[in-house]
Amino acid sequence: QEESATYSQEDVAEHDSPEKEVWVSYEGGVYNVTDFLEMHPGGAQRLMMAAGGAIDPFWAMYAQHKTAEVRELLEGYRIGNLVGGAQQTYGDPYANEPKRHGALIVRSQQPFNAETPVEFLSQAKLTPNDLFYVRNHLPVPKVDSESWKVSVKGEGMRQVELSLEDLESKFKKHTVTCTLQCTGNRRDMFNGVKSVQGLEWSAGAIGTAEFAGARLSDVLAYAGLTEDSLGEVEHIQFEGLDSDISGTCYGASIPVMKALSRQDDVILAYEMNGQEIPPDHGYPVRVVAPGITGARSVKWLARIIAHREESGSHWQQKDYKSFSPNVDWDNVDWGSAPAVQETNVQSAICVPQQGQTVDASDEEIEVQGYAYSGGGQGIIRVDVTADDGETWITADLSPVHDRRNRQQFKAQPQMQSYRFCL
Ligand code: MTE
Ligand code: MO
Repeated sequence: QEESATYSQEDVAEHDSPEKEVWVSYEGGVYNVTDFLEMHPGGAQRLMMAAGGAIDPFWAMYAQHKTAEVRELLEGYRIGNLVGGAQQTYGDPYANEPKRHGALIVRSQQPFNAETPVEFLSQAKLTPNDLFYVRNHLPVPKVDSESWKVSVKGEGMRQVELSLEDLESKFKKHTVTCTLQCTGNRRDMFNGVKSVQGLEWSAGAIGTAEFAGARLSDVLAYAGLTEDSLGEVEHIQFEGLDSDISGTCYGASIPVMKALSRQDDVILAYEMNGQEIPPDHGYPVRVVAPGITGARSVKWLARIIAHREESGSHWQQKDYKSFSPNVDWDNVDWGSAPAVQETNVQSAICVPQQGQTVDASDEEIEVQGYAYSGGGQGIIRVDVTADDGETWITADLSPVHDRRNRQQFKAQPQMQSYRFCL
């Protein structure tokens, strides 16, 4: 096998298992990646999806490959060329990406992931749509709202298909102001302790918006989900229209009791801050599940399935779970932990920013931040110290809740901003 050797696509296709060697092609080059399988950062399994074929469409989808380093690494495995060079051109899966606001802090371009500059989070109750953090695992799908429909089905229910107009006209419009937070928010702080895999989020992967749409509980009742179905049905699964090259779509689920609770306000939202849902946030309809981690609020909603089991998706089963510090990606037993739903308490100082120098001769230094707790628990108090715990200041919170009234919190799954002066 020499680098000048030529191979047909059939030759490449014959090498599709570690036993027979694993070959792939890229832009007309042929590579034997058998020895690289176990070193693939996404796991051998991911790379095996391309075994015996072109990796071009995968690299187009997961653009973190498109660096000089990765290209050089690949070249180390080159064994020759495809007969006639690259024979196929692959469509750009990112052809439909919307324009984005320049103030967003981009953590990855393809798929697009960006956070809100934190000072906006402590200064305004609602995050404007253009500045709302974006967490996409896949390209933004192209959706025609005229022909869009969501299908709803499940054990003991009738299968229904609802258009946008159906959602707007058949169900009462319900508005909920809620905070969405990505499970990985503030991962950069973890990296200061031990390096972890995933997007390097600072404190801006969180935001609050006023969402409006149909209550999920009303839609499920319309499709015939009744008290009698409970038991048969334990989870409500959602699937999005965004999918990877194998056609696998984004999916997640929430417990049925969460979906049915009138207090928890889960909606199928068609409005965000009074406008239609922007393309990055799930146009035309997304799930908004207040009080639980953002990953369950499925965007570009296509299907709702009432089921005995949780969603089988990668994102419900093999991501968004929490383990002890000695567990790593190579020894994790995914089945041993539940999928994250409600998240723990969170508090981040936004102004001054991490690492910023302030003038100590100023009479007063104003400090601002946000605090949030999953499950709509509300924040009772934020205490701050500027002298390593000698003395504490209790920050002013907004909105201010009646601290004795837990019900009031339940209805307000929003982050609260706080400020105090030093
Ligand atoms: N829904 C679909 N269809 N595809 C996705 O990639 N990302 C999830 C969730 N819903 C995602 C999705 C994650 S992890 C988060 S944190 C939120 O959407 C982010 O919502 P946002 O981009 O509107 O801020
Ligand atoms: Mo997320």
